Amino acid sequence: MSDTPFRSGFVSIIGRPNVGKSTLLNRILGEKIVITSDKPQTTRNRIQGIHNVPGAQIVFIDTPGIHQARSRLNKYMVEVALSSIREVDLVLFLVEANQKPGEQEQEIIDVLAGSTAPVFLVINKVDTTEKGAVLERIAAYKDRYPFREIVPVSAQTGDGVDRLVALVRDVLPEGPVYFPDDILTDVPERFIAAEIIREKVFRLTRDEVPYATAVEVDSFKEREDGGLVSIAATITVERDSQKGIIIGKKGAMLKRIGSAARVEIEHLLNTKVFLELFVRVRKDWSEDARMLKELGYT
Ligand SMILES: Nc1nc2c(ncn2[C@@H]2O[C@H](COP(=O)(O)OP(=O)(O)OP(=O)(O)O)[C@@H](O)[C@H]2O)c(=O)[nH]1
Ligand SMILES: [Mg+2]
Repeated sequence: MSDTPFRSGFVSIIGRPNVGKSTLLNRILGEKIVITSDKPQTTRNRIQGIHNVPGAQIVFIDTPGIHQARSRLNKYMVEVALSSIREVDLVLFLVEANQKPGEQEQEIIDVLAGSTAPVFLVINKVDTTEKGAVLERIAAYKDRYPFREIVPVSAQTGDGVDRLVALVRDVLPEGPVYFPDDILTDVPERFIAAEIIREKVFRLTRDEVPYATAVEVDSFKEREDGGLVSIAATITVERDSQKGIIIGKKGAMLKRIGSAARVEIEHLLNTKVFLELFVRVRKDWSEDARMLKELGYT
């Protein structure tokens, strides 16, 4: 037995929408637990991913992107992200290697100034740019905030991610084991299943449709003899026209969404899945406090 103390702590991943926060969490865990897409504002909730390394437990927190929110739903998302900066042991501020710091990055830096936790600047997507650009980013950021570390990574290729995790581990305080070591996330499987369906809507539809979509799992039943999980889920949109798009010609789009989601849910649960999808309209739900609550955005 070594007498090095066990370390543990909570680490928030924050940044603008689409910078790769969720991709980074999945990469660190080596499993897909949070959804991603090439559209901004994909993540809507705070989701913890638990990463165990020798001598330490790191609880990473994926958050929605910080942006100028207009709708009630978006204001909720930004509030979730901003509140995730408080009461954590470390903040990872993610930016994109191919973007110069602008006003919106500066606004996040201003918020960080109120944080008592150390902050790492994580420069993501280094695979999309030349090394010179990364050096320029480092130079542009390093005088704006006393970042504890500046770490270039690619969440997509994994470049630099092991080093990032090692640096994170080193700053964590001595602490307890917060979660059993076979637990990957704090959210239930039925939530992840609903998110996977929502991801398929994000990836297969466009314009306002992804943003007008919410998904809930209504029932999640394991058949007595095992070997099959039966899931019924409802996709809520804001207008009849959006319902038409989600269903598609002769139900073709709903079928695509369903089969893409089913394959992934089967992988998640490691069993065959029977997935049934329903679509309903709740006019302007993203502005409606009661509906937001019903859909889990509280
Ligand atoms: N080339 C490249 N693309 C990346 C990298 N990391 C993420 N992406 C892509 O960037 C897009 C956004 O990734 P997400 O992980 O959904 O970004 P996010 O920050 O969680 O976005 P929100 O949840 O909307 O705030 C996706 O298309 C990813 O595949 C990277 O290191 N390199
Ligand atoms: Mg995300």
